[in-house]
Amino acid sequence: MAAKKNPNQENDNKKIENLAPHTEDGTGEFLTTNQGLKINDNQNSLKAGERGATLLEDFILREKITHFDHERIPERIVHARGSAAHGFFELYKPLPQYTKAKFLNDTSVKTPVFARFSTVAGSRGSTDLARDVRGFAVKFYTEEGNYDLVGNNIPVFFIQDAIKFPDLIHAVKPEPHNEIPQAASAHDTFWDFVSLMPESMHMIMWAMSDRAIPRSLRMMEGFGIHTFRLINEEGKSHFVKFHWKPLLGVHSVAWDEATKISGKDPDFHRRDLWEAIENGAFPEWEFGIQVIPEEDEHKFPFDLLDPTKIIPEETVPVQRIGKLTLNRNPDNFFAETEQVAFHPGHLVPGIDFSNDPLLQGRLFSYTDTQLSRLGGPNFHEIPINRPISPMHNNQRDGHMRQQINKGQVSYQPNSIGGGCPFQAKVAEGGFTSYEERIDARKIRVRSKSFMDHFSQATLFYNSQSEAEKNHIVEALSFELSKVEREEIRKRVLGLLTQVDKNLVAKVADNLGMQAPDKPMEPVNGSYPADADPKDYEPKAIKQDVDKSEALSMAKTIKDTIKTRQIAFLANNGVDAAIVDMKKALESEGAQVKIISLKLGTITDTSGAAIKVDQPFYSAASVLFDAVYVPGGEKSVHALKGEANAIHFLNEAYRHCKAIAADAEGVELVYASYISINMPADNKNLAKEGVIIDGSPADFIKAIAQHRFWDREKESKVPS
Ligand code: HDE
Repeated sequence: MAAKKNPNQENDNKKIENLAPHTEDGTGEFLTTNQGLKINDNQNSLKAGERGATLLEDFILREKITHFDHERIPERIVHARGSAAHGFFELYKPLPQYTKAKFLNDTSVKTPVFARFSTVAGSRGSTDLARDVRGFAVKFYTEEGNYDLVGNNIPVFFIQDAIKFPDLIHAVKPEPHNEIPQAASAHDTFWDFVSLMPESMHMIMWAMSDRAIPRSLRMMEGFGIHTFRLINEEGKSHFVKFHWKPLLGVHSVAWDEATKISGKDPDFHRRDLWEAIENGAFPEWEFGIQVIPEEDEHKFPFDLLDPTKIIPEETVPVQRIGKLTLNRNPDNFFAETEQVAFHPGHLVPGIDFSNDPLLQGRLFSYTDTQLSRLGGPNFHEIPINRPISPMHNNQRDGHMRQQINKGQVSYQPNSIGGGCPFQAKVAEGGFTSYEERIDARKIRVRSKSFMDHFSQATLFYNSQSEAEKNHIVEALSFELSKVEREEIRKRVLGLLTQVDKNLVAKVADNLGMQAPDKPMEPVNGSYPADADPKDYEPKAIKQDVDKSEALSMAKTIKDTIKTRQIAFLANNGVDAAIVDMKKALESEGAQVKIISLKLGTITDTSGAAIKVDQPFYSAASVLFDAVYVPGGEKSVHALKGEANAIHFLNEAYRHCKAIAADAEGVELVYASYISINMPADNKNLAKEGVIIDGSPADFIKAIAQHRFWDREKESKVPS
């Protein structure tokens, strides 16, 4: 039967831009109550006389305050702190051999998306720069319905089974008796849990690496983590891992810097994302897939269903199949970023799940959590959550129902409504689950194929550059030094012995402890009560590769300075040539900010006025990627007398950033700690990113390197 328009349902196929009938910008409109009554006085409540008591009948006051009283909704239980943007996805080439999903087959379609990035542990108002995993959730508004890829910036997870998730989150969140610490894993309960959870070791390596302190949300990778399935028109399934590859490269900050940014600008990532989009420097990622034929499911030295494992890119290359561009900031943080509801179970035909036990649990959790967070079952009607494809069904009523369903029929099958809405045949786009063969006993055990907890942790560690390895040692030392109970520290060291002997020796030394020669015995609770602990003993399985370049950030994209923030330290009398350096950097897409003693303007050697962007007392080197000291004797002289200017340079140097000074500007550099390491000719410092009297091109090349971690080998300068 041809699909007939259901007279009982009136939910038309609207474009996402038109989905918000109540959008208003408040300009040129009268102020009204929520019932549309024009308000005459929004400054005074209704009183019995000028000085009298306020009257209960003041419905305008009561409406306003009642609404205000209920402005907050519960924050997300995890990933509460987030920032988001609109954009679109474009496909490079159709993929009919793998999937029938329309948005992965039609290169002419720009699929609208909404992407939300988040930290996991902190509250909604916590700092962006916490050491933490970042959420990377993308909602594709496809013509076949919403598809959500709810991933992270780290390709593995702490645990292998969803049943442990509440424990993991209870352990990492602020401790329940005193709600300390906020947005930090450096405390006893987290490491207690980890120390009893050997499967967490691979993820711990990532979380203690610089991946957990990104320079920008625009400069981090994203991963779907779990193995999913792609299903083609013939019903054939391939396993797939999803990747997002940022076109600006993968970059991070230094830990000391992260802690300072948290004070100077806790909204650092949010602001960075917002400003990049406002400035037209749209963040971009390529979408990648690793595809594994179903027949190859058991060919790997790990289980594809185990979310604590990656498939090395050397083993299965990532095919880049399309591009995500974020080009529009939300109009309203609450309505969009806060109310968006992602769910790994929002699928379209052509994509399906695997049996990863972590993913399986998530499929329950995400709808369930919206019931308390967004207040009821109609959260799909909130504009940001609505599909752009038509939506018709017999679900009715509930809290805050928006849709006005007409007619008599709200059941199926029906004859009164002409049978509407109809079920769709597969050929009409009807979704069917992949017909996986299941022939099994009902059991509550961990698969033996999930028991290798350390080989990939070692692979990750071995794949890091020397600087990255040092950062992992420092991060573990920092975190464990905050753990009060020695037995927890000991147990963690016991786990680290199985990752890398050198690593554990360094961490133990920093903690003033002995590295144990073998791990501690398993503790009750880390395996089932009746199980033989031997069955839960980790087993090392040799991996296909010992090192994987893709796991290190050292070889990431380093040929662009687009959107990098450059501080120019200047004052009255600054060399007029400052303009040339500024233009050179800006023509490469960088952003230059003039930092001086006071806000207002300064005058250069030609007498021209230059606007000061930030004074030293509110600026900070940690908010910039590089520093330039232009010439002009008078300017340099004034800066030499400003302790904040010297501190600015010291700190940028300590954080291994590119620094440039022209022939006169070098005087300020001499006044800083940088001079301790300066050779007589000043030139040899260029390899470490300190460019004295060089060209703009030299400076640009240095900024593109992002950081000169080798500098850390020298003693760290105070800052
Ligand atoms: Fe989530 N997760 N999660 N998670 N998750 C939530 O859903 C959950 C997991 C991820 O920007 C919650 O709407 C369980 C892995 C992101 O709105 C909640 C388990 C990965 C976001 C939830 C996991 C994620 C969430 C909280 C273990 C990476 C933020 C609010 C089985 C692949 C989405 C909400 C946004 C949010 C449950 C594990 C990613 C409670 C039970 C693994 C990016 O439903």
